[in-house]
Amino acid sequence: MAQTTIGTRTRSEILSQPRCWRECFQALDEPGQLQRVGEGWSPPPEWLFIGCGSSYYVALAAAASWMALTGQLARAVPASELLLFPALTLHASRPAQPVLISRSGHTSEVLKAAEWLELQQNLRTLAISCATHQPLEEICALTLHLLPADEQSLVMTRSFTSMLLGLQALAAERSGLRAWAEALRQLPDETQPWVETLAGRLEEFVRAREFADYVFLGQGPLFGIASEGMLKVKEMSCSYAQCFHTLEFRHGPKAIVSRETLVTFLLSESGYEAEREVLEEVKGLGGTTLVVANRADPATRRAADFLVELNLTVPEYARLAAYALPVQLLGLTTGLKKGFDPDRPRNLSRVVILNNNS
Ligand code: F1P
Repeated sequence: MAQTTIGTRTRSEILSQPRCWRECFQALDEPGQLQRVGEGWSPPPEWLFIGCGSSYYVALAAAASWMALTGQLARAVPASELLLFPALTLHASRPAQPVLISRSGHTSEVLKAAEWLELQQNLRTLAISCATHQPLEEICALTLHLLPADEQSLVMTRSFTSMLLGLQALAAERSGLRAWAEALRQLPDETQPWVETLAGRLEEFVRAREFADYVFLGQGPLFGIASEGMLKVKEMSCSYAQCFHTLEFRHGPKAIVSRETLVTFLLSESGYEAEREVLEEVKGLGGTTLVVANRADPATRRAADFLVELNLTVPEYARLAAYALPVQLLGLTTGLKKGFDPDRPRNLSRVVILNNNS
C-alpha cells in the first residue's frame, strides 16, 4: 500500500470536525429534535450516562457537563458495570434517567444494558448515536441521531466530539441556557482556523522525538478527554499510555517521569494554578510536556515543550470538544511515525459484538 494513503481516512475525519459539528448542530436544531426528550415521560432528577470504549469517555465528559449546566446529579458508567454490578449503579431509592451512547448502535454490552433498563427496570431510555437503522434505536424510547458525525475509520474521532456536543446542547436546552447554547454553536468557527496548522506542528514535534510512555492529565470535565487521549494513542500507535486526574499524578505515578515520558496536560480554567504547578514539577523532573490550555501565562509557556493555546471565547465547558483535537492528532501522528496504519488499528474491530452467552 502506497505510504501516502496510510492514515488518510482518520486524518481527514479529524480535520473535518468543525464542519461536521456545524452539520450536527443543524440536525439538532431541527424543530422539536432536542425538545422531544422527556415528551411523554418526566425524566428523574438524576442522569446516568452509559457507553463502552470511547463512548464511555463521552459519558464521563457529558456527565460532568450535565451537572455543571443543569445542576442535576449525573454519573457515567461503562455498560459492563451496569450489567455485572447493577446494584452498584442503579438504586431503587435514586431513580436515574439512562442515556446510552453508541456511535454504531450495535455494541452488545450497550444493547444488553438498554434491554435490561427498558424491559426489567421499566425505565424509558434515551440513546445518542451516529447511525440509524440499528438495534439500539429499536430498544430505546428515543434516539438522538448525529448522522453527519458517522465515520469510516475504526477509531472514534468526530463521533466522539459530536456526541459530546449533542449531549451538551441537550443539557443547555433542558436548563434554558440560551446564551450558553449559542456560544456552544460558535465552537466550529473558532476551531476551524487552527486545526490544520496544528496537525502540521504536531507532526514535526512527534517526528523529532522518541517517547516510551504517554501520560494524559485532566481534571473535572477534562478527565474524560484525557481518558480519550490515552485511548487514541493506544488504538492508533499501540503505545503504552495512561491517564490520571492531574493532581493525582503527584501521588506516585510521577515516578515514571523521564525525557522519554510525554506528559500531556489538559489545563482547565477553574483549576489552572494548581494544575500548572504539577506541570512545572514534571518539567523540573525532566519530563517532556505537551500543554493544551485556552490561554497560557508565561510560566506555562516556559514549562511547555509543545503548547496548544485554543484562544476560544466560549465558556469553559463549551471548550471540551476542542481539547480532543490535539490528543486525536497526537495519536494519529505517533501511529504514523511508528509505521502503523491508524485507519487499521491492530487487534481491533469497529464494533465489539459478543456472542449471546458471554
Ligand atoms: C464503542 C467502541 C469504540 C472503539 C472501537 C470499538 O463503539 O468501543 O469506542 O473505538 O471502535 O467500539 P460504539 O458503541 O460507540 O459504536
